[in-house]
Amino acid sequence: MVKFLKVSNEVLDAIAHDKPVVALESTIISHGMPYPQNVETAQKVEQIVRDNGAVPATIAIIGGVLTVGCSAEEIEHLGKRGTAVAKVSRRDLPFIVAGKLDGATTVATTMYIASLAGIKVFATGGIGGVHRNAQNTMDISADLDELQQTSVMVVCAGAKSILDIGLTLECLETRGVPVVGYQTEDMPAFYTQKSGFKVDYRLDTPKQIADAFFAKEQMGLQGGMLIANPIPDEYAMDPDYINENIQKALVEADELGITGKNITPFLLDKIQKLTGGQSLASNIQLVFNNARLASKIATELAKLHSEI
Ligand code: PSU
Ligand code: MN
Repeated sequence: MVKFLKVSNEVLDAIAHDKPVVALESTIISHGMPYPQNVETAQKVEQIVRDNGAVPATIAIIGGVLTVGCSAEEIEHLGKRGTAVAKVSRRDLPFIVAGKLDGATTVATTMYIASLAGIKVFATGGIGGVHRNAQNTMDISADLDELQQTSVMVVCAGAKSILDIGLTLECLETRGVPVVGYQTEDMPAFYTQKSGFKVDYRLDTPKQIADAFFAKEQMGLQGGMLIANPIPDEYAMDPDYINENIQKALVEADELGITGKNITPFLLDKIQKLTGGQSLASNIQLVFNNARLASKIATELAKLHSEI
C-alpha cells in the first residue's frame, strides 16, 4: 500500500473481490455547495451508489492522509468547515500531506487517489476545464491534464458554461481524452442538456461504456475517459435564464478580480444566489443521476475484470 494512503475496509474488500466501486470527490462538498445541502447530498449520493449495487468511496485528505472511503463523520466535517478546508488540486498534494492538513480533493486529485487505490469509475457533477477568456488568463484546470494521464473514468453532466466548452473539448482532444455522450450526441452543459457542441462518441448502455474502457485498459492506453450524462429533463434549467445569470456572475468575478483556484467556487456560489437556489436543486439532481450511471458502469466493468 502506498504511504499516506488509507482505504476503508469495505472498499478494500470490494476491490480485492472485483466488486464495483464508485469514487466520489470532496471539493464538491467543501467548495461546491452550501452547508447543510452539501452533506445531505454527499450522504444521499453514497446511498444511491449502494442502491445501484456498488460501493461508494468518498475521497478526501484527512489530517494529511489520502482517505478513500470517508466516514459519515468525516463527510460532515468537510461539509461543515466548507471553504476553510483547502481545495486540493495536483500541485497542492505534497504540502497538504506533509503538513498533515485536511483537504478537499478536486476531480484531478480524486482521480489520482482513486487510481492509487485501484478504483476505475468516478462520479461527480462537473469537471474543471478551459475558462472563458483563457486566451488571456491561461486559466485551464489541472483536471484536463489529469484526464490525460490517469486511467479513471469520470462520469459528469458535461461542462458548465462558466467555461469555454468548445475550447475545453479541443483541449481534451489534444490530450487524447475521449468524450462519450450517454444516450446523446450532444455535449451537455451541466444545467442544460445541450451546449451546441457534439461529443466524440454516443454510447447507449453502461455495458458499451464499460467495454470501451476495458479495451482502453487492456491496450495499455493511459489516461481517462469522460462520460457526459445529461441532466434529466425535468431538472434541466431554461438555457437563457441560466446563461444570463452565469454572465452576471462572470462580470462580478471580473470586477472583484477573482482568479485562480477561487474562481470556480466563487461562480458556483454566485449563481446559486442569483437563481434563488434553483441552480443548486439542479446541481444536486444531476449528481444523483451521475452516481446512478457510474454505479451501473462500475458493475459492468467489474464483471469484465472478474473474467480475466
Ligand atoms: N464544477 C462544479 N462543481 C465543483 C467543481 C467544478 O460544478 O465543485 C470543482 C471540482 O472539484 C473540479 C474543480 O475539479 O472545481 C475545478 O477547479 P479548477 O477549475 O480550479 O481546477
Ligand atoms: Mn483554474
